[in-house]
Amino acid sequence: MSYSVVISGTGLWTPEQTITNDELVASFNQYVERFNADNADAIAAGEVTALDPSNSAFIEKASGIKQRYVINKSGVLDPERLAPSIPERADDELSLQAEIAVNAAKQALDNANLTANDLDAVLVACSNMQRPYPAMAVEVQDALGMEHGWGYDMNVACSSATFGIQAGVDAIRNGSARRVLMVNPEICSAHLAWEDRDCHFIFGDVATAVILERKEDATSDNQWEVLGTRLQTKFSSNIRNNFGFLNRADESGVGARDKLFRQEGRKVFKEVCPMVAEQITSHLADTDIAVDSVNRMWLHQANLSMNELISKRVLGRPATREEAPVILDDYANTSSAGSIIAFHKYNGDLPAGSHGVICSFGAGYSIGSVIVNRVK
Ligand code: CO8
Repeated sequence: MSYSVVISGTGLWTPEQTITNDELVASFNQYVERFNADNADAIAAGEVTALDPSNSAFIEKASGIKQRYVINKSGVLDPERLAPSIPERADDELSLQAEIAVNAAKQALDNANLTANDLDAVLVACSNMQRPYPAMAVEVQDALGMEHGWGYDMNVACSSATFGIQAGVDAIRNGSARRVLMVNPEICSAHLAWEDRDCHFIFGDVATAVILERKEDATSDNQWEVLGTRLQTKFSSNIRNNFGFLNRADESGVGARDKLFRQEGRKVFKEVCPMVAEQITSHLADTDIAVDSVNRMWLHQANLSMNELISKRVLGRPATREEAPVILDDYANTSSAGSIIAFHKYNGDLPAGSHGVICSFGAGYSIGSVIVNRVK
């Protein structure tokens, strides 16, 4: 017996603090001035390369990003630090990442008319885990007060949420869980190189959550049936972060630039857009959904031009903001959470019978698409 599965609730936790492009650029440029002054002799001797300033107009034009939410603004904007200041917590305190996951999860449970003990499973799916073990998902399960069930962590970078949805859907379809919480606590600010102008503007922090359950069990007044999921990976080092447990085994690399996010943004743009458009198009065709019956695409939120290009290729014409909502102007790239923020904020207005595609793409490369139909 295979069960039909619905998304019956979503949740969004947004940090209180924001950083506008102007604020970001002002602190970055202070850092650049200091660096160049401190290294003036070495720069003059050709031993050190002078740093170039950043620019708000460039950031908005190249990416569409206007601001980002962060857990700690003061540390990021301190030109002497350029990293969030987040005190460590004791082992008997709730971890920060579990805390933000729980915040989003509670909202998703409320929206699905459920309580934590209705869940069988928790998947924490995101780009970076606060620690290797115990799994974040097991801590979230405990913090929510679940008295049974299981959880595990999974990481497919920006595509973690769609891969997590497929894992949850598969578990429900084959009967190993009846209800699954899939949650994306993204603390991107802590693994971003804020001192690198090529990427310092890209990311923000957030947490999103999705409840998946059998269609026959769902009582929410907002239900989207999952008609199909499709995943694709293709190895590339164009987006990479080498931070890991082996770093201490070679002292020469400790703290080096490759231990934080880095990318060849232009190559990513060129290589990933056609793959994503092709995947959405073929996934819709194989699910017997005509392109002109797709009411909305909740795309990964990395870059506005990328989304415009992808949606244009899929639809054969430019998409309207209603058809392909944009949240990256406000949130920046929040890795796996981006498409789920878009879905959370922009699905309630569509009537029953509407079709949509949730689609993520990013490091790996990894691409995930989820075709949904509003049933209630
Ligand atoms: N201010 C002024 N000038 C700048 C700045 C800046 N801040 N940054 C770069 N420039 C300069 C460059 O040096 C370059 O100068 P020149 O022409 O003299 O060499 C010029 O501007 C153009 O630079 P780019 O070619 O890099 O500019 P692009 O138009 O390509 O825009 C983008 C850069 C916005 C990064 C764009 O390429 C992009 O968005 N690409 C897609 C990237 C993408 O989607 N990546 C997915 C990453 S997310 C993921 O999967 C990983 C998840 C892990 C989470 C990690 C959290 C930290």
